[in-house]
Amino acid sequence: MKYFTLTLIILVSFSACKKDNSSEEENITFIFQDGFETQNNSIDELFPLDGSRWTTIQQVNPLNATNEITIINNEFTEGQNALRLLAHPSDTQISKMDIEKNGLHIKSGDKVSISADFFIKGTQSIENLVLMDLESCSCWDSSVTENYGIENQCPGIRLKLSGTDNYLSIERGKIAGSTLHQTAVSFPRNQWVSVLWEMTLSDTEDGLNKLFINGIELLNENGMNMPNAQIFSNVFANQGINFTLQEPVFYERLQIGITANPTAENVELFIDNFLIKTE
Ligand SMILES: [Ca+2]
Repeated sequence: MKYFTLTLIILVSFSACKKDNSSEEENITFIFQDGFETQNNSIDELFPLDGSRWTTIQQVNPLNATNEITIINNEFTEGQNALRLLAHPSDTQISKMDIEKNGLHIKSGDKVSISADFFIKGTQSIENLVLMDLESCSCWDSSVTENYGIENQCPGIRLKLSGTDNYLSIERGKIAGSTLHQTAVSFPRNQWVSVLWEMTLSDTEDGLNKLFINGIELLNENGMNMPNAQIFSNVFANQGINFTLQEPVFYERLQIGITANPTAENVELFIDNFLIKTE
């Protein structure tokens, strides 16, 4: 009888344990947030070796100028610090000044929310300025290198300012999709602006794409937002290239800041209160 009771207890404990695990798996959420807070206004504090904050700085200077990245304490929306970036115009080099978070694993079916506060200085045109990239480098067919530099081997989607009125839009050129536009709100300048980008990821038209500025929904559209194996195969076949998308595809890298400055003038912006969450 004792033996039976013990066995029963073990069985009950085991099944209870199993149940807990499975319910956890169903509700796995990933959250990374950063308010750019530092002890000494030191940019190095954003890149600790344990990987708990940002991974790397992407700084590509034009030939005759040096882009800038600093921590500031005179403008912020939370805490006492924000990130300040300045990128000079591109010349033969595409000018970039942004930061990267690597090691993500955001896949088809995930609901992902990415939010941050941006303060873009000045009143000059910022047409085609790119603020965020969500990318997959691991899906690239490594046998295809001709005419595709390392920078072009990471397909993904981007948040870009479109048109002369600086409308925030979702750019899908790198996954052979059209840009998802809104023309309701021009990006406000010389003030803090809260941006929320929400998606349900899919490599078919089932994907969902939403964009909010200062809490107002500006875009809510179905559409592909991940690389699609058949589309990639077809696009490359048109150039006589065999391309096999490496599946399962997942986004592993997010870049935020001035991920490309194609404008004619300096771009200076501040960022605070970043958050990425998947569920
Ligand atoms: Ca902050």
